[in-house]
Amino acid sequence: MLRPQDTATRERRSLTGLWRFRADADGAGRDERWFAGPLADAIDMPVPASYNDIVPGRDLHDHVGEVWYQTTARVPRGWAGQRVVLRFDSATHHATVWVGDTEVMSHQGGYTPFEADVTGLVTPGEVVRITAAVDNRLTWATIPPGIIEDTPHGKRQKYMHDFFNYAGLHRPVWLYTTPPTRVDDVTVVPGTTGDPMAADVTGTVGYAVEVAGPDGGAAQVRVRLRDADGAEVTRGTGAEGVLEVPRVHLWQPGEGYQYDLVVEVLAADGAVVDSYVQKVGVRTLEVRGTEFLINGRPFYFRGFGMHEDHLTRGKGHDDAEMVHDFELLRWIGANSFRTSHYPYAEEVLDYADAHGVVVIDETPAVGMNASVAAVLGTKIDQVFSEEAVGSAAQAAHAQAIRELIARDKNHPSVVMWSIANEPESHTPESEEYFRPLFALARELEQHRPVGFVNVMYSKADVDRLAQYSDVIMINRYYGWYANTGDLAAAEADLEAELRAWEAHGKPVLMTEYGADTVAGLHDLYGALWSEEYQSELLDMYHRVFDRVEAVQGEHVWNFADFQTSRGIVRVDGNKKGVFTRDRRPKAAAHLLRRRWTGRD
Ligand code: GCB
Repeated sequence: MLRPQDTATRERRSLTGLWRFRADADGAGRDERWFAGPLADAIDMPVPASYNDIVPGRDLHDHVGEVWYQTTARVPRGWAGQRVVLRFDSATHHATVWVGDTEVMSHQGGYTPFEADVTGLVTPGEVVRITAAVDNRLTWATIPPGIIEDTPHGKRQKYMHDFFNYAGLHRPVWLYTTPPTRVDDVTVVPGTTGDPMAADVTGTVGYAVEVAGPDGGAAQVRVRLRDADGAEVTRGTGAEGVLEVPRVHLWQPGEGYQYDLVVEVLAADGAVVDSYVQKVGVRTLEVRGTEFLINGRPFYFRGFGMHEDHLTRGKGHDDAEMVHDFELLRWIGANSFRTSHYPYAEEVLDYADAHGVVVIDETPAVGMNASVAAVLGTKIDQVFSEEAVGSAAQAAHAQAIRELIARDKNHPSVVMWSIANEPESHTPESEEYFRPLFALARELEQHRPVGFVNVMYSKADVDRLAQYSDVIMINRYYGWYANTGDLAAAEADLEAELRAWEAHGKPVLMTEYGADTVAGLHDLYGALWSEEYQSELLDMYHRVFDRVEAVQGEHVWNFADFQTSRGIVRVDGNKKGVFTRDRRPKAAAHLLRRRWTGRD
Protein backbone atom coordinates (compact mmCIF):
# COMPACT_ATOMS: atom_id res chain seq x y z
CA MET A 1 0.00 0.00 0.00
CA LEU A 2 1.58 3.26 -1.15
CA ARG A 3 1.97 6.11 1.30
CA PRO A 4 0.14 9.36 0.65
CA GLN A 5 2.28 11.89 -1.21
CA ASP A 6 2.12 15.38 -2.59
CA THR A 7 3.05 15.15 -6.25
CA ALA A 8 1.94 16.93 -9.42
CA THR A 9 -1.12 14.67 -9.46
CA ARG A 10 -1.76 13.97 -5.75
CA GLU A 11 -2.50 15.93 -2.61
CA ARG A 12 -2.80 15.00 1.03
CA ARG A 13 -4.23 16.56 4.15
CA SER A 14 -3.04 15.42 7.57
CA LEU A 15 -5.76 14.92 10.17
CA THR A 16 -3.38 15.00 13.13
CA GLY A 17 -4.23 17.25 16.04
CA LEU A 18 -6.89 17.13 18.73
CA TRP A 19 -9.76 14.71 18.11
CA ARG A 20 -12.86 14.26 20.27
CA PHE A 21 -12.61 11.10 22.34
CA ARG A 22 -14.76 8.95 24.56
CA ALA A 23 -13.99 5.61 26.22
CA ASP A 24 -16.81 3.11 25.83
CA ALA A 25 -16.67 1.42 29.23
CA ASP A 26 -20.00 -0.38 28.78
CA GLY A 27 -19.60 -1.24 25.11
CA ALA A 28 -22.67 0.83 24.25
CA GLY A 29 -21.32 2.94 21.40
CA ARG A 30 -22.25 0.74 18.48
CA ASP A 31 -25.87 0.18 19.66
CA GLU A 32 -26.22 3.86 20.43
CA ARG A 33 -24.69 4.77 17.05
CA TRP A 34 -22.07 7.16 18.43
CA PHE A 35 -20.80 7.63 14.89
CA ALA A 36 -24.13 9.12 13.75
CA GLY A 37 -23.56 12.60 15.20
CA PRO A 38 -21.17 14.68 17.28
CA LEU A 39 -19.62 12.47 19.96
CA ALA A 40 -21.32 13.30 23.28
CA ASP A 41 -19.46 13.64 26.59
CA ALA A 42 -16.16 13.69 24.76
CA ILE A 43 -12.78 14.99 25.84
CA ASP A 44 -9.89 16.20 23.69
CA MET A 45 -7.38 13.56 22.66
CA PRO A 46 -4.17 14.15 20.72
CA VAL A 47 -3.58 12.16 17.55
CA PRO A 48 -1.06 10.63 17.23
CA ALA A 49 -0.68 9.33 20.81
CA SER A 50 -1.63 6.43 23.01
CA TYR A 51 -4.62 7.49 25.07
CA ASN A 52 -3.59 5.54 28.20
CA ASP A 53 -1.40 8.11 29.97
CA ILE A 54 -3.08 11.32 28.86
CA VAL A 55 -5.59 11.50 31.72
CA PRO A 56 -4.53 10.81 35.33
CA GLY A 57 -6.07 7.76 36.96
CA ARG A 58 -6.49 4.11 36.19
CA ASP A 59 -9.80 4.14 34.32
CA LEU A 60 -8.44 5.10 30.94
CA HIS A 61 -4.99 3.66 31.61
CA ASP A 62 -6.48 0.19 32.19
CA HIS A 63 -9.50 0.47 29.88
CA VAL A 64 -10.43 -2.76 28.09
CA GLY A 65 -12.55 -2.51 24.94
CA GLU A 66 -13.40 0.18 22.45
CA VAL A 67 -12.72 3.89 22.61
CA TRP A 68 -14.19 6.35 20.12
CA TYR A 69 -12.33 9.05 18.25
CA GLN A 70 -14.00 11.68 16.11
CA THR A 71 -12.91 14.61 14.01
CA THR A 72 -14.26 16.77 11.21
CA ALA A 73 -12.38 17.98 8.17
CA ARG A 74 -13.18 20.18 5.23
CA VAL A 75 -12.45 18.44 1.97
CA PRO A 76 -10.60 20.93 -0.27
CA ARG A 77 -12.71 22.31 -3.11
CA GLY A 78 -9.90 21.55 -5.53
CA TRP A 79 -10.34 17.84 -4.97
CA ALA A 80 -13.41 17.61 -7.23
CA GLY A 81 -12.95 14.88 -9.83
CA GLN A 82 -10.24 13.16 -7.79
CA ARG A 83 -10.40 9.90 -5.94
CA VAL A 84 -10.43 10.66 -2.19
CA VAL A 85 -8.92 8.15 0.24
CA LEU A 86 -9.04 8.02 4.04
CA ARG A 87 -5.97 6.38 5.50
CA PHE A 88 -5.01 5.45 9.06
CA ASP A 89 -1.29 4.75 9.40
CA SER A 90 -2.23 2.49 12.32
CA ALA A 91 -4.92 1.89 14.95
CA THR A 92 -3.97 -0.35 17.86
CA HIS A 93 -5.25 -3.05 17.70
CA HIS A 94 -8.56 -3.03 15.81
CA ALA A 95 -10.62 -0.24 14.32
CA THR A 96 -13.93 0.34 12.61
CA VAL A 97 -14.27 3.63 10.76
CA TRP A 98 -17.31 5.64 9.68
CA VAL A 99 -17.46 8.58 7.29
CA GLY A 100 -20.63 10.46 8.17
CA ASP A 101 -23.08 7.68 9.01
CA THR A 102 -21.49 5.12 6.70
CA GLU A 103 -19.15 2.41 7.91
CA VAL A 104 -16.20 2.37 5.50
CA MET A 105 -13.68 -0.10 6.88
CA SER A 106 -12.48 -2.32 9.69
CA HIS A 107 -8.94 -3.44 10.34
CA GLN A 108 -7.29 -5.91 12.69
CA GLY A 109 -3.61 -5.51 13.59
CA GLY A 110 -2.24 -2.56 15.50
CA TYR A 111 0.83 -1.54 13.55
CA THR A 112 0.06 -1.48 9.85
CA PRO A 113 -1.92 1.00 7.73
CA PHE A 114 -5.39 0.62 6.25
CA GLU A 115 -7.46 2.82 3.99
CA ALA A 116 -10.76 3.18 2.14
CA ASP A 117 -11.86 4.97 -1.00
CA VAL A 118 -14.38 7.49 0.33
CA THR A 119 -14.92 9.47 -2.87
CA GLY A 120 -18.64 8.76 -2.93
CA LEU A 121 -19.09 9.87 0.68
CA VAL A 122 -17.46 13.29 0.58
CA THR A 123 -18.22 16.52 -1.25
CA PRO A 124 -15.27 18.75 -2.13
CA GLY A 125 -15.69 22.06 -0.31
CA GLU A 126 -17.84 20.51 2.45
CA VAL A 127 -17.08 19.29 5.94
CA VAL A 128 -17.03 15.57 6.63
CA ARG A 129 -17.29 13.76 9.98
CA ILE A 130 -14.89 10.90 10.60
CA THR A 131 -15.38 8.51 13.53
CA ALA A 132 -13.25 5.56 14.58
CA ALA A 133 -13.98 2.95 17.24
CA VAL A 134 -10.59 1.63 18.32
CA ASP A 135 -10.37 -1.60 20.27
CA ASN A 136 -7.38 -2.57 22.43
CA ARG A 137 -8.48 -6.13 23.19
CA LEU A 138 -6.05 -8.98 22.68
CA THR A 139 -7.38 -12.52 22.45
CA TRP A 140 -6.24 -15.92 21.20
CA ALA A 141 -7.27 -14.75 17.73
CA THR A 142 -5.04 -11.66 17.67
CA ILE A 143 -1.34 -10.97 17.11
CA PRO A 144 0.00 -10.46 19.71
CA PRO A 145 -2.23 -12.85 21.66
CA GLY A 146 -3.87 -12.07 24.99
CA ILE A 147 -6.57 -13.19 27.40
CA ILE A 148 -9.49 -11.14 28.67
CA GLU A 149 -10.63 -12.14 32.13
CA ASP A 150 -14.15 -11.30 33.25
CA THR A 151 -13.77 -10.64 36.95
CA PRO A 152 -16.33 -9.44 39.53
CA HIS A 153 -14.44 -6.16 39.38
CA GLY A 154 -14.52 -5.74 35.63
CA LYS A 155 -12.63 -6.91 32.58
CA ARG A 156 -8.91 -7.48 32.90
CA GLN A 157 -6.59 -7.74 29.92
CA LYS A 158 -3.72 -10.22 30.35
CA TYR A 159 -0.94 -10.71 27.86
CA MET A 160 2.23 -12.69 27.65
CA HIS A 161 4.59 -9.99 26.45
CA ASP A 162 6.57 -7.51 28.44
CA PHE A 163 5.54 -4.08 27.23
CA PHE A 164 2.46 -2.12 28.17
CA ASN A 165 -0.53 -2.58 25.91
CA TYR A 166 -0.63 1.03 24.75
CA ALA A 167 -3.51 1.70 22.38
CA GLY A 168 -5.17 4.33 20.25
CA LEU A 169 -4.30 6.20 17.09
CA HIS A 170 -0.52 6.04 17.29
CA ARG A 171 0.29 7.41 13.86
CA PRO A 172 -1.02 10.06 11.47
CA VAL A 173 -4.38 9.88 9.74
CA TRP A 174 -4.74 11.25 6.21
CA LEU A 175 -7.24 12.32 3.65
CA TYR A 176 -5.54 12.23 0.29
CA THR A 177 -6.25 12.15 -3.40
CA THR A 178 -5.20 10.11 -6.34
CA PRO A 179 -6.42 10.49 -9.88
CA PRO A 180 -9.09 7.88 -10.73
CA THR A 181 -6.56 6.01 -12.87
CA ARG A 182 -3.48 5.70 -10.77
CA VAL A 183 -0.30 4.01 -9.63
CA ASP A 184 -1.66 1.47 -7.16
CA ASP A 185 1.54 -0.22 -6.04
CA VAL A 186 5.27 -0.13 -6.77
CA THR A 187 7.79 -2.83 -5.92
CA VAL A 188 11.50 -2.28 -6.34
CA VAL A 189 14.20 -4.91 -5.99
CA PRO A 190 17.74 -3.53 -5.95
CA GLY A 191 20.86 -5.43 -6.96
CA THR A 192 24.11 -5.25 -8.90
CA THR A 193 25.27 -7.01 -12.07
CA GLY A 194 28.68 -7.88 -10.68
CA ASP A 195 30.75 -7.74 -7.54
CA PRO A 196 29.15 -5.00 -5.43
CA MET A 197 32.59 -4.13 -4.06
CA ALA A 198 33.97 -3.19 -7.49
CA ALA A 199 34.45 0.59 -7.81
CA ASP A 200 32.52 0.86 -11.08
CA VAL A 201 29.81 -1.70 -10.38
CA THR A 202 26.53 -1.44 -12.27
CA GLY A 203 23.44 -1.32 -10.10
CA THR A 204 20.10 -2.83 -11.05
CA VAL A 205 16.65 -1.72 -10.02
CA GLY A 206 13.99 -4.28 -10.78
CA TYR A 207 10.60 -2.63 -10.69
CA ALA A 208 6.97 -3.65 -10.98
CA VAL A 209 4.14 -1.10 -11.12
CA GLU A 210 0.47 -1.87 -10.60
CA VAL A 211 -1.98 0.49 -12.23
CA ALA A 212 -5.63 0.63 -11.19
CA GLY A 213 -8.70 2.60 -12.18
CA PRO A 214 -11.08 2.98 -15.12
CA ASP A 215 -8.39 3.54 -17.77
CA GLY A 216 -5.84 1.27 -16.10
CA GLY A 217 -5.88 -1.29 -18.91
CA ALA A 218 -5.01 1.22 -21.62
CA ALA A 219 -2.52 3.26 -19.62
CA GLN A 220 1.22 3.28 -20.25
CA VAL A 221 3.80 3.32 -17.49
CA ARG A 222 6.99 5.36 -17.62
CA VAL A 223 9.67 5.26 -14.95
CA ARG A 224 12.59 7.63 -14.58
CA LEU A 225 15.42 7.18 -12.12
CA ARG A 226 16.95 10.33 -10.71
CA ASP A 227 20.01 10.60 -8.54
CA ALA A 228 20.07 12.51 -5.26
CA ASP A 229 20.85 15.73 -7.14
CA GLY A 230 17.78 15.32 -9.31
CA ALA A 231 19.68 14.37 -12.50
CA GLU A 232 18.04 11.65 -14.58
CA VAL A 233 20.16 8.51 -14.65
CA THR A 234 18.02 6.22 -16.75
CA ARG A 235 14.42 5.60 -17.75
CA GLY A 236 12.17 2.77 -18.81
CA THR A 237 8.71 2.07 -20.10
CA GLY A 238 6.27 -0.66 -19.24
CA ALA A 239 4.84 -1.84 -15.95
CA GLU A 240 7.81 -4.10 -15.23
CA GLY A 241 11.47 -4.03 -16.00
CA VAL A 242 15.02 -3.79 -14.77
CA LEU A 243 16.88 -0.50 -14.90
CA GLU A 244 20.65 -0.47 -15.03
CA VAL A 245 22.66 2.15 -13.19
CA PRO A 246 26.29 2.30 -14.35
CA ARG A 247 28.74 3.30 -11.58
CA VAL A 248 25.94 3.10 -9.09
CA HIS A 249 26.12 5.00 -5.83
CA LEU A 250 25.25 2.26 -3.36
CA TRP A 251 23.12 2.56 -0.26
CA GLN A 252 25.52 1.71 2.56
CA PRO A 253 25.28 1.27 6.30
CA GLY A 254 26.17 4.73 7.58
CA GLU A 255 25.38 6.42 4.26
CA GLY A 256 21.77 6.34 3.15
CA TYR A 257 22.21 7.30 -0.49
CA GLN A 258 18.95 7.03 -2.39
CA TYR A 259 17.67 7.54 -5.90
CA ASP A 260 14.15 8.67 -6.80
CA LEU A 261 12.13 6.43 -9.07
CA VAL A 262 9.53 8.70 -10.63
CA VAL A 263 6.67 6.45 -11.68
CA GLU A 264 4.16 7.90 -14.14
CA VAL A 265 0.95 6.63 -15.64
CA LEU A 266 0.45 8.08 -19.13
CA ALA A 267 -2.74 8.45 -21.13
CA ALA A 268 -2.82 7.41 -24.81
CA ASP A 269 -1.85 10.97 -25.86
CA GLY A 270 1.15 10.91 -23.55
CA ALA A 271 -0.35 13.18 -20.89
CA VAL A 272 0.75 12.36 -17.33
CA VAL A 273 -2.28 10.96 -15.50
CA ASP A 274 -0.58 10.10 -12.22
CA SER A 275 2.88 10.43 -10.81
CA TYR A 276 4.37 8.83 -7.70
CA VAL A 277 7.92 9.04 -6.38
CA GLN A 278 9.46 5.91 -4.90
CA LYS A 279 12.80 6.21 -3.11
CA VAL A 280 15.30 3.50 -4.00
CA GLY A 281 18.46 2.48 -2.18
CA VAL A 282 20.62 0.14 -4.23
CA ARG A 283 22.33 -2.48 -2.10
CA THR A 284 22.81 -6.22 -2.01
CA LEU A 285 22.18 -8.67 0.81
CA GLU A 286 23.63 -12.13 1.19
CA VAL A 287 24.02 -14.68 3.94
CA ARG A 288 27.18 -16.63 3.20
CA GLY A 289 28.26 -19.18 5.78
CA THR A 290 28.38 -17.41 9.10
CA GLU A 291 28.59 -13.96 7.49
CA PHE A 292 25.88 -11.41 6.81
CA LEU A 293 26.97 -9.43 3.78
CA ILE A 294 25.71 -6.01 2.77
CA ASN A 295 27.17 -4.98 -0.60
CA GLY A 296 29.53 -7.94 -0.40
CA ARG A 297 31.07 -6.83 2.88
CA PRO A 298 30.55 -8.57 6.23
CA PHE A 299 28.22 -6.48 8.33
CA TYR A 300 28.44 -6.66 12.13
CA PHE A 301 25.21 -5.48 13.80
CA ARG A 302 25.77 -3.02 16.67
CA GLY A 303 22.73 -1.56 18.33
CA PHE A 304 19.56 -2.35 20.19
CA GLY A 305 16.21 -3.91 20.42
CA MET A 306 14.01 -0.85 20.81
CA HIS A 307 10.43 0.12 21.59
CA GLU A 308 8.15 2.88 20.47
CA ASP A 309 7.69 4.15 24.00
CA HIS A 310 7.77 7.62 25.49
CA LEU A 311 6.46 9.47 28.50
CA THR A 312 2.90 10.74 28.10
CA ARG A 313 2.43 9.79 24.45
CA GLY A 314 3.18 6.07 24.89
CA LYS A 315 3.51 4.60 21.41
CA GLY A 316 2.39 7.75 19.60
CA HIS A 317 4.77 8.77 16.83
CA ASP A 318 6.57 12.07 17.25
CA ASP A 319 9.24 13.46 14.93
CA ALA A 320 11.19 15.20 17.72
CA GLU A 321 11.43 12.00 19.78
CA MET A 322 12.31 10.01 16.67
CA VAL A 323 15.13 12.27 15.54
CA HIS A 324 16.45 12.46 19.10
CA ASP A 325 16.49 8.65 19.36
CA PHE A 326 18.37 8.41 16.06
CA GLU A 327 20.85 11.04 17.27
CA LEU A 328 21.43 8.98 20.42
CA LEU A 329 22.00 5.91 18.25
CA ARG A 330 24.56 7.89 16.29
CA TRP A 331 26.22 9.22 19.47
CA ILE A 332 26.59 5.74 20.89
CA GLY A 333 27.87 4.26 17.64
CA ALA A 334 24.95 1.97 16.82
CA ASN A 335 24.56 0.98 13.17
CA SER A 336 21.30 -0.97 13.45
CA PHE A 337 18.24 -1.86 15.52
CA ARG A 338 15.37 -4.33 15.59
CA THR A 339 11.79 -3.09 15.52
CA SER A 340 11.02 -5.21 18.60
CA HIS A 341 8.22 -6.29 18.83
CA TYR A 342 6.03 -4.86 16.03
CA PRO A 343 6.41 -2.78 12.86
CA TYR A 344 7.39 0.80 13.74
CA ALA A 345 5.99 3.96 12.17
CA GLU A 346 6.85 4.37 8.48
CA GLU A 347 8.53 7.66 9.36
CA VAL A 348 11.09 5.66 11.35
CA LEU A 349 11.96 3.47 8.37
CA ASP A 350 12.18 6.50 6.07
CA TYR A 351 14.64 8.05 8.49
CA ALA A 352 16.67 4.84 8.73
CA ASP A 353 16.74 4.68 4.91
CA ALA A 354 17.92 8.26 4.62
CA HIS A 355 20.66 7.88 7.24
CA GLY A 356 21.96 4.42 6.46
CA VAL A 357 20.74 2.75 9.66
CA VAL A 358 20.17 -0.99 9.26
CA VAL A 359 16.86 -2.46 10.45
CA ILE A 360 15.61 -5.92 11.36
CA ASP A 361 11.87 -5.60 10.79
CA GLU A 362 9.65 -7.61 13.14
CA THR A 363 5.98 -8.62 13.08
CA PRO A 364 3.85 -8.12 16.21
CA ALA A 365 4.06 -11.85 17.00
CA VAL A 366 5.32 -11.86 20.58
CA GLY A 367 4.16 -13.64 23.73
CA MET A 368 3.63 -17.13 22.31
CA ASN A 369 5.49 -18.85 25.06
CA ALA A 370 4.21 -20.55 28.23
CA SER A 371 7.51 -20.24 30.09
CA VAL A 372 7.80 -16.51 29.43
CA ALA A 373 4.10 -16.10 30.29
CA ALA A 374 4.69 -17.84 33.63
CA VAL A 375 7.47 -15.37 34.51
CA LEU A 376 5.04 -12.54 33.71
CA GLY A 377 2.26 -14.16 35.79
CA THR A 378 0.00 -15.99 33.28
CA LYS A 379 -0.42 -19.77 33.17
CA ILE A 380 -0.96 -21.44 29.78
CA ASP A 381 -1.09 -25.21 29.39
CA GLN A 382 -0.33 -25.70 25.72
CA VAL A 383 0.56 -22.58 23.71
CA PHE A 384 0.27 -23.94 20.20
CA SER A 385 -3.17 -25.57 20.39
CA GLU A 386 -6.72 -24.72 19.35
CA GLU A 387 -7.39 -23.58 22.94
CA ALA A 388 -4.64 -20.96 22.71
CA VAL A 389 -2.48 -19.96 19.71
CA GLY A 390 -4.29 -22.03 17.08
CA SER A 391 -5.57 -21.62 13.55
CA ALA A 392 -7.23 -18.26 14.23
CA ALA A 393 -3.97 -16.78 15.50
CA GLN A 394 -2.05 -18.40 12.67
CA ALA A 395 -4.36 -16.72 10.12
CA ALA A 396 -3.87 -13.36 11.86
CA HIS A 397 -0.12 -13.98 11.95
CA ALA A 398 -0.06 -14.73 8.22
CA GLN A 399 -1.94 -11.52 7.61
CA ALA A 400 0.55 -9.60 9.79
CA ILE A 401 3.42 -10.98 7.69
CA ARG A 402 1.62 -10.03 4.46
CA GLU A 403 0.95 -6.50 5.67
CA LEU A 404 4.48 -6.02 7.00
CA ILE A 405 6.10 -7.06 3.76
CA ALA A 406 3.59 -5.13 1.64
CA ARG A 407 4.30 -2.00 3.66
CA ASP A 408 8.08 -2.26 4.06
CA LYS A 409 9.31 -4.16 0.98
CA ASN A 410 10.90 -1.08 -0.62
CA HIS A 411 12.93 0.16 2.36
CA PRO A 412 16.67 -0.34 1.79
CA SER A 413 17.28 -0.11 5.55
CA VAL A 414 15.27 -3.29 6.12
CA VAL A 415 17.72 -6.16 5.70
CA MET A 416 15.81 -9.00 7.33
CA TRP A 417 12.32 -10.03 8.42
CA SER A 418 11.79 -11.37 11.92
CA ILE A 419 8.50 -13.23 11.91
CA ALA A 420 8.25 -13.69 15.70
CA ASN A 421 9.93 -12.91 18.99
CA GLU A 422 10.61 -15.74 21.42
CA PRO A 423 7.87 -18.19 20.51
CA GLU A 424 8.02 -21.64 22.00
CA SER A 425 10.19 -23.36 19.42
CA HIS A 426 11.07 -26.79 20.79
CA THR A 427 7.75 -28.61 20.32
CA PRO A 428 6.30 -30.37 17.26
CA GLU A 429 3.25 -28.07 17.60
CA SER A 430 5.41 -24.97 17.27
CA GLU A 431 7.01 -26.39 14.15
CA GLU A 432 3.60 -27.18 12.64
CA TYR A 433 2.48 -23.65 13.38
CA PHE A 434 5.56 -21.92 11.98
CA ARG A 435 6.51 -23.97 8.93
CA PRO A 436 3.79 -22.44 6.71
CA LEU A 437 4.56 -18.95 8.01
CA PHE A 438 8.22 -19.18 7.01
CA ALA A 439 7.08 -20.50 3.63
CA LEU A 440 4.68 -17.59 3.26
CA ALA A 441 7.37 -14.99 4.00
CA ARG A 442 9.67 -16.59 1.42
CA GLU A 443 6.91 -16.79 -1.16
CA LEU A 444 6.02 -13.11 -0.70
CA GLU A 445 9.57 -11.93 -1.10
CA GLN A 446 12.85 -13.50 -2.07
CA HIS A 447 15.48 -10.86 -1.61
CA ARG A 448 15.74 -10.60 2.15
CA PRO A 449 16.73 -13.22 4.73
CA VAL A 450 13.96 -14.44 7.03
CA GLY A 451 14.31 -15.42 10.67
CA PHE A 452 12.72 -15.50 14.08
CA VAL A 453 14.09 -14.68 17.51
CA ASN A 454 14.83 -17.66 19.73
CA VAL A 455 14.15 -17.80 23.48
CA MET A 456 16.43 -19.15 26.18
CA TYR A 457 14.09 -22.09 26.87
CA SER A 458 14.69 -23.51 23.39
CA LYS A 459 18.44 -23.97 23.13
CA ALA A 460 20.28 -25.35 20.10
CA ASP A 461 19.81 -28.99 21.11
CA VAL A 462 15.99 -28.81 21.29
CA ASP A 463 15.01 -25.93 18.98
CA ARG A 464 13.02 -26.97 15.88
CA LEU A 465 12.72 -23.64 14.05
CA ALA A 466 16.33 -22.53 13.47
CA GLN A 467 16.38 -24.83 10.42
CA TYR A 468 13.87 -22.48 8.74
CA SER A 469 15.85 -19.32 9.60
CA ASP A 470 18.60 -17.85 7.44
CA VAL A 471 20.19 -16.27 10.50
CA ILE A 472 20.22 -17.44 14.12
CA MET A 473 18.82 -14.68 16.32
CA ILE A 474 18.86 -15.39 20.04
CA ASN A 475 17.93 -13.46 23.18
CA ARG A 476 19.94 -14.49 26.23
CA TYR A 477 19.91 -13.36 29.83
CA TYR A 478 22.86 -15.18 31.41
CA GLY A 479 23.75 -13.17 34.48
CA TRP A 480 20.17 -11.95 34.88
CA TYR A 481 17.35 -14.52 34.58
CA ALA A 482 19.90 -17.36 34.54
CA ASN A 483 23.10 -17.40 36.66
CA THR A 484 21.61 -14.40 38.42
CA GLY A 485 24.45 -12.26 39.73
CA ASP A 486 27.13 -14.83 38.87
CA LEU A 487 28.99 -13.42 35.91
CA ALA A 488 31.72 -16.07 35.93
CA ALA A 489 29.19 -18.88 35.55
CA ALA A 490 27.24 -16.76 33.07
CA GLU A 491 30.33 -16.28 30.93
CA ALA A 492 30.99 -20.00 30.72
CA ASP A 493 27.37 -20.88 29.93
CA LEU A 494 27.05 -18.12 27.35
CA GLU A 495 30.16 -19.21 25.50
CA ALA A 496 29.13 -22.87 25.55
CA GLU A 497 25.76 -21.98 24.10
CA LEU A 498 27.13 -19.73 21.39
CA ARG A 499 29.50 -22.51 20.35
CA ALA A 500 26.53 -24.86 20.05
CA TRP A 501 24.71 -22.41 17.76
CA GLU A 502 27.89 -21.83 15.79
CA ALA A 503 27.67 -25.44 14.68
CA HIS A 504 24.63 -24.52 12.53
CA GLY A 505 27.00 -22.71 10.17
CA LYS A 506 24.81 -19.61 10.01
CA PRO A 507 25.43 -16.08 11.32
CA VAL A 508 24.50 -15.74 14.98
CA LEU A 509 23.06 -12.46 16.21
CA MET A 510 22.56 -11.76 19.89
CA THR A 511 19.30 -9.86 19.53
CA GLU A 512 18.84 -9.25 23.26
CA TYR A 513 21.14 -9.24 26.28
CA GLY A 514 21.06 -6.97 29.29
CA ALA A 515 20.19 -6.35 32.92
CA ASP A 516 17.55 -4.25 34.66
CA THR A 517 19.22 -1.15 36.04
CA VAL A 518 17.86 1.66 38.16
CA ALA A 519 19.60 4.83 37.03
CA GLY A 520 21.52 6.30 39.93
CA LEU A 521 21.87 3.06 41.88
CA HIS A 522 25.56 2.41 42.43
CA ASP A 523 27.31 -0.52 44.08
CA LEU A 524 30.79 -2.00 44.18
CA TYR A 525 29.74 -5.53 45.22
CA GLY A 526 27.94 -6.73 42.13
CA ALA A 527 24.43 -5.73 43.24
CA LEU A 528 21.74 -6.46 40.72
CA TRP A 529 19.93 -3.35 39.41
CA SER A 530 23.07 -1.20 39.84
CA GLU A 531 24.67 0.72 36.98
CA GLU A 532 27.94 -1.09 37.69
CA TYR A 533 26.33 -4.50 37.28
CA GLN A 534 24.77 -3.58 33.96
CA SER A 535 28.14 -2.43 32.67
CA GLU A 536 29.98 -5.50 33.96
CA LEU A 537 27.41 -7.80 32.43
CA LEU A 538 27.58 -6.13 29.02
CA ASP A 539 31.37 -6.18 29.17
CA MET A 540 31.32 -9.92 29.88
CA TYR A 541 29.06 -10.57 26.88
CA HIS A 542 31.35 -8.55 24.65
CA ARG A 543 34.38 -10.61 25.68
CA VAL A 544 32.50 -13.73 24.70
CA PHE A 545 31.22 -12.30 21.40
CA ASP A 546 34.78 -11.40 20.48
CA ARG A 547 35.84 -15.01 21.01
CA VAL A 548 33.08 -16.66 18.94
CA GLU A 549 33.52 -16.13 15.24
CA ALA A 550 29.94 -16.88 14.18
CA VAL A 551 28.65 -13.97 16.28
CA GLN A 552 27.83 -11.28 13.75
CA GLY A 553 26.00 -8.82 15.89
CA GLU A 554 25.07 -7.47 19.28
CA HIS A 555 21.77 -5.77 20.04
CA VAL A 556 21.53 -4.76 23.67
CA TRP A 557 18.15 -5.01 25.38
CA ASN A 558 17.01 -2.26 25.48
CA PHE A 559 17.81 1.11 24.00
CA ALA A 560 15.73 2.82 26.73
CA ASP A 561 13.62 1.91 29.75
CA PHE A 562 10.02 1.30 28.77
CA GLN A 563 6.60 0.82 30.29
CA THR A 564 5.21 -2.63 31.08
CA SER A 565 2.08 -3.97 32.72
CA ARG A 566 2.15 -4.03 36.54
CA GLY A 567 4.11 -6.90 37.99
CA ILE A 568 6.44 -7.91 40.76
CA VAL A 569 9.40 -8.33 38.42
CA ARG A 570 9.23 -4.73 37.20
CA VAL A 571 9.82 -1.38 38.90
CA ASP A 572 7.76 1.21 37.00
CA GLY A 573 8.45 -0.72 33.83
CA ASN A 574 11.39 -2.55 32.32
CA LYS A 575 14.67 -0.97 33.34
CA LYS A 576 17.04 -2.71 30.97
CA GLY A 577 17.47 0.52 29.03
CA VAL A 578 20.92 1.89 28.39
CA PHE A 579 19.09 5.21 28.47
CA THR A 580 16.33 6.01 30.93
CA ARG A 581 12.81 6.44 29.64
CA ASP A 582 13.49 10.17 29.30
CA ARG A 583 16.68 9.36 27.41
CA ARG A 584 19.40 10.10 29.94
CA PRO A 585 22.45 7.85 29.68
CA LYS A 586 23.24 5.23 32.28
CA ALA A 587 26.90 4.28 32.80
CA ALA A 588 26.49 1.46 30.26
CA ALA A 589 25.82 4.00 27.52
CA HIS A 590 29.38 5.25 27.89
CA LEU A 591 30.72 1.71 27.87
CA LEU A 592 28.91 0.97 24.62
CA ARG A 593 30.02 4.23 23.06
CA ARG A 594 33.62 3.33 23.83
CA ARG A 595 33.22 -0.14 22.34
CA TRP A 596 31.31 0.98 19.27
CA THR A 597 33.06 4.25 18.42
CA GLY A 598 36.44 3.93 20.13
CA ARG A 599 35.71 7.34 21.69
CA ASP A 600 35.02 8.41 25.27
C1 GCB B 1 12.78 -10.92 26.49
C2 GCB B 1 11.77 -10.29 25.61
C3 GCB B 1 11.61 -8.81 25.86
C4 GCB B 1 11.63 -8.53 27.36
C5 GCB B 1 12.96 -9.00 27.90
C6 GCB B 1 13.05 -8.78 29.42
O1 GCB B 1 13.32 -11.95 26.24
O2 GCB B 1 12.00 -10.53 24.26
O3 GCB B 1 10.42 -8.37 25.28
O4 GCB B 1 11.41 -7.20 27.64
O5 GCB B 1 13.12 -10.35 27.66
O6 GCB B 1 13.56 -7.76 29.83
O7 GCB B 1 12.59 -9.64 30.16
